[in-house]
Amino acid sequence: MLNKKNIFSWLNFFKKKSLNNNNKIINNDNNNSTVNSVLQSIKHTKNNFLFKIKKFFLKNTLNDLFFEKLEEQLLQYDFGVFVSKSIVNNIFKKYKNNVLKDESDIYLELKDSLYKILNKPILNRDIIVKSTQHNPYIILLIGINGVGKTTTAAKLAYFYKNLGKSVALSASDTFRAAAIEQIKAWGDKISIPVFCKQYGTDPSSVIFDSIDFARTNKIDVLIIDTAGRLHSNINLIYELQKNIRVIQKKMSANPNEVLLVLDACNGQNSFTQTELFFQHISNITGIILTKLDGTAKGGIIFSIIEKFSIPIQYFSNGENLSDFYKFDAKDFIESIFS
Ligand SMILES: Nc1nc2c(ncn2[C@@H]2O[C@H](COP(=O)(O)OP(=O)(O)OP(=O)(O)O)[C@@H](O)[C@H]2O)c(=O)[nH]1
Ligand SMILES: [Mg+2]
Repeated sequence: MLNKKNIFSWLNFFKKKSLNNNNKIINNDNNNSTVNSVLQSIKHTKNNFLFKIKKFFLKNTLNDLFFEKLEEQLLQYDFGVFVSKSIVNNIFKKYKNNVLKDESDIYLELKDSLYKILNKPILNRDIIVKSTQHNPYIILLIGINGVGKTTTAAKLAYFYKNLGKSVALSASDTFRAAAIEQIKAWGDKISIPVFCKQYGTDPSSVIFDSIDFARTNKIDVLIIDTAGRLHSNINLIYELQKNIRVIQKKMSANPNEVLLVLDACNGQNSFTQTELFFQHISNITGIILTKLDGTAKGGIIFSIIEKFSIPIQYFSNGENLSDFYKFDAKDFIESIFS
């Protein structure tokens, strides 16, 4: 069993280990640059829940209270009751049966359990953008007020632009004061056209016309920003359904992606939001998790994936355009545990 004196040495030892595609621990001195950049960005966010898992293992010695504390810790980071209990119970059973022998085994088992949750849905899709007959690839961003939809629309636009795609933004938040100016400012900053109409225009009409705009201008990717809405406001949810029907009619297909934007700082509330959006919007294709830099509560994402089997597609941990990453379960877990 390890004591506090040598705990640093085994944590250092783990720095050299990672999960391979078969979910096994392998030596990994040749980390690719994506892992490194995600790693670096997360390491600099000291308030992050990710950072604190490692701290827990540094602070606590394996004794009778260890498992109780571990469960408490996971609950504190908002992993939710179901995930926290099932992971810790499973680890405890393996420990009692001598399958896991010390802190290092437990640390790796926790890493593996969390990876399995994140890897449950199909996460690592290739980005395939086909614009047939000048039909744009359509991404609709939805979520409650202030979660970061507009900022994310700009980050996504920048991301696709850097992949060599022609991109346009559709300003379908015609409701909130200064929403149109906000998205136009982003468009100017990243030199991407923003299709907009007057405040108060029916958002569906903005979407309808922005698809024509995209077709005329041979746009590959059309990113549609929407007004924030309280998930409890059913009329606004109906409005989203209408937006989707307009896209379906115009494109004779579903939007390619309907991404639910969740603010990691909202903790358990994100779970309720996901539940309600899921109940009413059948075409959600993934989650974008924002503001991971500002919270110790990001563990909620594990509960959400466990319950809804929905993939996280991207995450952000800052306000800058570059604080935005395509989500990869393996990289993400490496960032937590390295
Ligand atoms: N720290 C941090 N701030 C972020 C991140 N993403 C967005 N923000 C900030 O969150 C605030 C709200 O962002 P918006 O993009 O306006 O959010 P929204 O969902 O469009 O808001 P509404 O249109 O009012 O519903 C802004 O101050 C953003 O700069 C992030 O990853 N980290
Ligand atoms: Mg907005």
